[in-house]
Amino acid sequence: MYSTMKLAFLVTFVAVLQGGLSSPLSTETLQPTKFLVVDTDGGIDDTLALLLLLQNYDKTPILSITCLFGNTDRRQACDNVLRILALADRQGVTILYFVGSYQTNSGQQFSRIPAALALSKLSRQYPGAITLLALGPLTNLALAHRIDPYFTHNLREIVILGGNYNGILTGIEFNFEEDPLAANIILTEAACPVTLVPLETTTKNGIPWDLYPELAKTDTRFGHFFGRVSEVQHIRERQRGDPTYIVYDFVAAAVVLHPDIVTAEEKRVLAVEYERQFTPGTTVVLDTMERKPVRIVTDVNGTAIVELFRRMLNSM
Ligand SMILES: [Ca+2]
Repeated sequence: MYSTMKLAFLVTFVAVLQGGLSSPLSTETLQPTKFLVVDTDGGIDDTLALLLLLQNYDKTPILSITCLFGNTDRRQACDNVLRILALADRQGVTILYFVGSYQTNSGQQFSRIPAALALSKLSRQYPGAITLLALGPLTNLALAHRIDPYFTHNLREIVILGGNYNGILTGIEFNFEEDPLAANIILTEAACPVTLVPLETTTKNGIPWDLYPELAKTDTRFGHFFGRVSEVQHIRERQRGDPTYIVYDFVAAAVVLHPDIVTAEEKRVLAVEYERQFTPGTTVVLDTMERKPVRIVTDVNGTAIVELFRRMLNSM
């Protein structure tokens, strides 16, 4: 993934496309001080997070959405995002593609600009103004960081759904496990503030399945969508006795939009194990003062998460 050949390919793209990436919005039209870029791997919880973000689009514009592998392949991730944008009447939000392919599974064409390069370009167009919400493996972010040493300097903040802090008792979080080297690069080298919304925080703040019959019958476009995408999971998780529907990425999106829902946090110098046989993707605390700490959101207001979820379903 980080081979010399691929990096050379990306550097070539930098040379060819420098200045060639058009922004989805002109700087003249951008008044708020905070803009979002979302990097997503297209899972169900990603789509629920996007619905929440798109509901708040007028207050917090999304400059772009980049896609990558993870919950599904990169093409399907783009298709899923397209469906969500159509559902929310926000087709104008630009999706920038992961390197190597220019069509989704449904055959729609996308920009030929690799997502990592696009992230770099956006960060330079809007220095200090972008909160980058990472909902999948951190591959695109790490590549952007490797090809552009100023990338993270130009970001306002990175908020990551990923990592774990209870070690073996929790298990390794999916996004970090999928690309532990990328996770380590961002956690140890990012110059901007980094906030982690880890696995434990999301698992203890799920949506109670007892509310499902009511929520899944919400008579709106978003409500109908939720009912369809969650039906199988509802049956399976109820059968095995799970008390809540864990909406991982939705919690991270809620933290970005509503920072006051954070009820507990810690700051630690972190790294991610990426070389060992059994533990790649494990978040570890480093005993050093020489690096900038990462903010770990260790708890949120679970009642507020449920209320945001309910309001999201009712919004459109
Ligand atoms: Ca995701």
